[in-house]
Amino acid sequence: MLKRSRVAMFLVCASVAGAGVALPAAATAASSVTVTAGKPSEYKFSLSSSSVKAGTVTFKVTNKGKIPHDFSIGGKTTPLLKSGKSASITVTLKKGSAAYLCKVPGHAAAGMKGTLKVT
Ligand SMILES: [Cu+2]
Repeated sequence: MLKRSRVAMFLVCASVAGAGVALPAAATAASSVTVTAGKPSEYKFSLSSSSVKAGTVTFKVTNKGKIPHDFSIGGKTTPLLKSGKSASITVTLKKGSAAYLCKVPGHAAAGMKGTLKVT
C-alpha cells in the first residue's frame, strides 16, 4: 500500500515537471507591461516586454522624461503625464501585433512609437 502511494507521488511529480517544460515559450509573453516614457531619451518608450499574450493586458506607464507624454495602445490612451507621473491602462489585444505611440503632436514622428507582438 505504502509502495503504491509512492509510485502515485512519483507520477504526480513527473507530470508537474512535464508541464514545466512547456512553460518557457509562454513565459516570454506578459499580461502586464511596464512602460517608461522619456528614457533613455526624451522621445522614446522603453517596454518591459516586447511581446504579450492576447487578451487583457495592463500597461503601467511612467514618464521619466522632462516634458509631458502619454501612451496610447489598443484604442486607449493614458492621461497626459507630466514628468514623474504614472498611469495604468488596461486593454484587450488580439493576436498579431499592436501599435503604440505618444499622441502629443510630433512625438510619434520623433520616435515615440513602436509595435508590440501579441501571441
Ligand atoms: Cu511624448
